[in-house]
Amino acid sequence: MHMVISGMASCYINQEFAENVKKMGKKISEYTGNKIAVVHHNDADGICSAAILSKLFEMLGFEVELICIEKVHPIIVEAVHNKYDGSLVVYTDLAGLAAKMIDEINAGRCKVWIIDHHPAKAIDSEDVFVFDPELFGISGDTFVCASSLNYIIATCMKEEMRDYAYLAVTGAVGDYHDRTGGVLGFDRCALEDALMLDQAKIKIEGHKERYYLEFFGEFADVVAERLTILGAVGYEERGYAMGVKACLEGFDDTTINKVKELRELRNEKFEKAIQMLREDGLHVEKYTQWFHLKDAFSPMGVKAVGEFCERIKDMVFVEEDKYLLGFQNCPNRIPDIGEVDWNVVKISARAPFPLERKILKGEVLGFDVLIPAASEVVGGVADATHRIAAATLIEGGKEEEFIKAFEEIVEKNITRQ
Ligand SMILES: [Mn+2]
Repeated sequence: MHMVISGMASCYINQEFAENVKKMGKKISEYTGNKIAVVHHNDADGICSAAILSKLFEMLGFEVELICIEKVHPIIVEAVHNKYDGSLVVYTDLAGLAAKMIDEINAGRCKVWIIDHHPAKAIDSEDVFVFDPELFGISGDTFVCASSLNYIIATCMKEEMRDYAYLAVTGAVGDYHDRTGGVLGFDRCALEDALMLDQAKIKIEGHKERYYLEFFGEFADVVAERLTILGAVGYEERGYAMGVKACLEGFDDTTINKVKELRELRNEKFEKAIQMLREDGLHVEKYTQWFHLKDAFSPMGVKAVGEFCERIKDMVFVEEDKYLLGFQNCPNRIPDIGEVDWNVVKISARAPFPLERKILKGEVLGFDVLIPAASEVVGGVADATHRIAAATLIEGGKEEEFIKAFEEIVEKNITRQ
């Protein structure tokens, strides 16, 4: 396989990164199957990643199937590896921490690549290969999104993939990697390619850069918001597939109208839920306050409860000194897989502004500690946890037990101080 490691834009790719890409090039040249399954996340970064990888693998002569999921869970992994027995399965924009679980469930059936930028754990396995810059000291939260990572890998394997630099920029902005004023690190390398190839232009607004993308005739933030709405709000009706198509062919009227319709649906559902919480109030414990949406947000995906918590956390009916927890049932149908036999609840955690400040000052425990600890008590899987925002999946029916565990961990920490 021909490898070009030096970028078109003067981007310094560190040695470990380059070695990993080389390893992947070797692995793919040795792969004898003709099909590759790409399992991707349903937000803008996951959708752009899916678009980049599907183009790359097509160029390399493979047949590609995309599977969009919201969360990595053993039952989903089992279903995917059953269906694609013997194939290469690539997980992207998720699964960084799930390598061990995937390896166990896979049991030698498939070759697996995990291309992620979330915190990850490496494993020593014949079949599962984890490529995550977090493993060699590059913050995936700041310097590289999954789309930029896939873009750089793709351009190393096929020079023509530079045509898709604009998708790396869209993914980076979708993950708010421009939050300090502009994208940095590897995201910046991808942006520089896009600038050099006349795919993007920088516009300075206030203290912030905005990236105008010629392909879409639109700014990256606008495109990213559309993609996330398609993928998250339109999850059950496979809006993400329209998103992937738009990434490669542009937005047609049908897609634009769909985005509008979904945005309205979300606003309506959110308004209704806010009304309900205003009237009935939240369940209030000593340290937490919580609500359970059950299926009220259907057909939106479970990303919705996180977004909803974010929207209400500083409203007047929310107590400012208690942790906020929202529950939403996971639907029993994964659009690209079919019915799944599970009873799972998604939990999103946020803190009202005054409590958020205490967490950031280290005066009280953050969700990065609380959520994994409480999840463990009830046998749940926490994957995306940050100090002031986190999410986890637990078995349905264990909600009260989870809250009890959460309260006890807070209490114990307070008495210890
Ligand atoms: Mn991402």
